Amino acid sequence: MNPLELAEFARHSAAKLGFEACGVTTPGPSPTAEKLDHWLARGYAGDMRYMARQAKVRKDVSRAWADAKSVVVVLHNYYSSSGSTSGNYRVARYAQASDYHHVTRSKLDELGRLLVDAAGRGASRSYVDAGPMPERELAQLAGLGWLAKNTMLIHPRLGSFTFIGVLLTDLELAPDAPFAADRCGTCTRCLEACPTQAFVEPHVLDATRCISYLTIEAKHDVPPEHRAALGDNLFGCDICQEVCPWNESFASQTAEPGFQPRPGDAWPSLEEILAMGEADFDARFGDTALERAGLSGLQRNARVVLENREALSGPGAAPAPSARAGSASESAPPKPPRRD
Ligand code: B12
Ligand code: SF4
Ligand code: SF4
Repeated sequence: MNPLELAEFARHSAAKLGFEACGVTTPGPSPTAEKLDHWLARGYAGDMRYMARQAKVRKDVSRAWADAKSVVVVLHNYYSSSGSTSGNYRVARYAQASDYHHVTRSKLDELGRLLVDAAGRGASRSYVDAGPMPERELAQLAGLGWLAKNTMLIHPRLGSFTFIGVLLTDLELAPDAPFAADRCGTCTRCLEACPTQAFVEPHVLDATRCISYLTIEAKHDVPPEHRAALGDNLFGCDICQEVCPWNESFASQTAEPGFQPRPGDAWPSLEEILAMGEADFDARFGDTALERAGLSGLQRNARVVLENREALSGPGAAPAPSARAGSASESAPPKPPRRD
């Protein structure tokens, strides 16, 4: 197969495996390398030391594998309309089902095998949120969407509730054109809706203020200035995506069986989480993304959510910050075309 045929084969195979979008780019120096350096220098990575450790490769993915000639990027829709998991706390959608790393990674490995079989030679390496790949940027370079003001990769027909998978291969595939447009326009909904004001400016997130970081990655307790803003978010946060008009128009229920959320009654209460031991935690959450926070991280978060619920039920209580997110200001959101 020639590079054009191989690229077409990759797209076709990705669709058959259940990926909603697939594009191709080439490995090489990152056009935003300086921005990553700046971000690291300002301490926005917090406890995520791997971000500095991996910076060299992130700034040029050919350093991950000198023989790599092409980068195949896929998107996998994980959206589900179940906004909250149980009556009294929220878990970000990406973590409501089985661990996406396994589901997406095994399909990506299969895509690599199919490509190598079709070419009759070559090799591939797959990455899903575990490794030094600048995944969003590679997706943009592969034509799959734009880097939005909330820093997410938004696909113009899928929105942003997608996982990104990256496959390096030493095979030559015809690359796609990068996605050139920025379709955020003058909209600032996500920036205003963020309960912890984690966006320093459009496209720049101070991760140390982000609820996703505070509830998943941080090794320390939630600082006093962010405790109330955490609201009822027990693990991760979807607010800057929920308010986005592109998701309002295009987010649709995932078709992937492995991404179906657990039913509401399968989630323990906050009190049960606080009383849980390691064995129970492993049994309940061992196969989910919640494992990353560990039992102590989840209990830390549960204490903050309980604190916030108690504050809410007290006299003269103010609305929870995450509840305010839905009424983000209507500052000229772009008007995406309707799905139909
Ligand atoms: C570290 C990390 C985090 C950190 C930091 C997030 C961040 N914005 O950097 C924390 C823990 C906070 C986090 C949170 C979440 N994450 Co996360 N995370 C990552 C990880 C491992 C690296 C991201 C990274 O490189 N950050 C460094 C900063 C500097 O990158 P950046 O903000 O994207 O900026 C780059 C460009 O935007 C550009 N840039 C900078 N300024 C400007 C200005 C302009 C005008 C332009 C055009 C570009 C531009 O240059 C920068 C350097 O390349 C990736 C996986 C991976 N290997 O890439 C997943 C990943 C980004 N996360 C993902 C997800 C799903 C989430 C959450 C939604 C989870 C949740 N619900 O809680 C939230 C979303 C929060 C948010 N708004 O970003 C997905 C995103 C999928 C998508 N469609 O975009 C990824 C790709 C994992 C995956 N494989 O699917 N995450
Ligand atoms: S995930 Fe939540 S806390 Fe983090 S930037 Fe988005 S809205 Fe803010
Ligand atoms: S809410 Fe508006 S500014 Fe934010 S990512 Fe969506 S379109 Fe862009």
